[in-house]
Amino acid sequence: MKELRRIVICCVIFTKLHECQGANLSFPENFIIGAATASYQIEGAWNVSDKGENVWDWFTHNKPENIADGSTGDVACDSYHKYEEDVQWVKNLGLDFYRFSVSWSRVLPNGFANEVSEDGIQYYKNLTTLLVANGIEPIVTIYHWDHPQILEDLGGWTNELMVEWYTDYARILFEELGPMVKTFITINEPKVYCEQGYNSTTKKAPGKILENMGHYLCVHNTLKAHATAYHLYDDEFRAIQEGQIGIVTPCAGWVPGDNVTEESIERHFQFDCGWIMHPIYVGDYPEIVKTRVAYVSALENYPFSRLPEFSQDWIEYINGTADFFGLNHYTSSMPIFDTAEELGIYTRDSGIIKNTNSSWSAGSSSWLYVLPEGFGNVLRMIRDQYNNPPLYVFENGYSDTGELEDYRRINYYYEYVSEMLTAINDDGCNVVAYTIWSLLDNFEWNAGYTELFGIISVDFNSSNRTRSAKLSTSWWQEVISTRTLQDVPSNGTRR
Ligand code: GBH
Repeated sequence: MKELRRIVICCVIFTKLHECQGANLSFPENFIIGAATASYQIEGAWNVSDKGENVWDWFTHNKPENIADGSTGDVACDSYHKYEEDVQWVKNLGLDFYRFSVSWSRVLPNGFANEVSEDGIQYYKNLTTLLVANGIEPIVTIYHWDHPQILEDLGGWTNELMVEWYTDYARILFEELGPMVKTFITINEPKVYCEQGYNSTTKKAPGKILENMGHYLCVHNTLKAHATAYHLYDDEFRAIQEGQIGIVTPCAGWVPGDNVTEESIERHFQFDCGWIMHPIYVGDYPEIVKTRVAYVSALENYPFSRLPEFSQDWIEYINGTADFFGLNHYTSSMPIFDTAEELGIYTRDSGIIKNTNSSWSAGSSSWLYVLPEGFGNVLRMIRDQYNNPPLYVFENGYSDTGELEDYRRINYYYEYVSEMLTAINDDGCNVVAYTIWSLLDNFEWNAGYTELFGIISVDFNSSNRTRSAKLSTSWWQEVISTRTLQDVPSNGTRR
């Protein structure tokens, strides 16, 4: 009904056909658009100068069987040496900001803050200065999965001391980069590196499987580390630097399907998004997460819940530690209650299965189904659950095998961004920024170079890692300069 009204009004006012199709095509005023990367995925230069070894260096060198093509990020896009060219691409695209991450072991070669690498910190100062000089806002992710290996040898994110080690590291970035950086992201996607690094057969570094509780411990300590860095920024840096700081979580979407109910959607959301964001926006883990993990742990005869408990002090300390909601979003499923539980078989703490449909179109990542309506559902749920916080979409993108004529990527962006604009314009979702993942084709973790997300191509066979434009490069350039979604090129395959 609402849709129909919009089409009618739209057609009365506008005469151009594409504006009569009912889609929201223009970005709101003051909306900002950027692109993102992460240190291990693009920098290379894994052992230059005094850089220390990190968990991804160790993992790719020692467990190549966990990487689809046995590759490493030793050279990756070589952005450590080519950052000036990368900034030029960002500038030519017309992007408002560039989101990059800092390699912990490049800045602190032995993991701890007793020794800061001059070369390491200089690299990030150079990059930041160049961005600012070109009118591009730097947005800095302090940690995007590549912590120093020595810290992992000491237990990594399962060791509560990581909270202090992380905060010492964050302090150095506030001091050194903070004068030029107005937006810090403490941590990228705790859920992902905790689940896939400490409790999964889909392995990301450090590739451990820890008694079906490593991931809970990891998230627990991560939330404490995030909150401690947030308070440090608040207490000692915010007044002078006048910036903002928050965390980024991926929230998967959902679409209607058999047995998908309001209750199954709600539970799926709490185990995914709520696990990380409820402690920050409401206080403590979601009730359903606490009850379910305790219940399943008891069925398994544990004398405790595998989900650790926060003290009242930590609950209060973590609550309120975000100046914005950082969201990464890629895909959706049909979340349903696990029917095996009717037979008394409990295989998952959540009791949720993410159903998919083989007719759905997917990217080169098997998990990446193109379901734009799920994006709108997530945005509206965040609006409702957390009181419509200012929200930055910090990643959204599509993988293929690196073709320059990337019609399917453009189609994905068209559909997802249009869905987002509808959520903003029609549903009042407070989305203030959108980020393309990724600026460059890069090292896609355990998928190696077999799933490429860039809007700029990188030739991984050439020693100088030549960059070239894809069709999506010029499409985005046009979208950014007009602040309006452009049609998908005509010989493209629409879904
Ligand atoms: C992001 O995470 C990362 O921040 C970024 O570094 C990465 O390059 C990008 O996505 C593209 O993958 O269990 O194997 O079916 C994305 C969030 C959540 C996507 C978990 C994959 C399921 C993978 N991810 N999801 S699997």
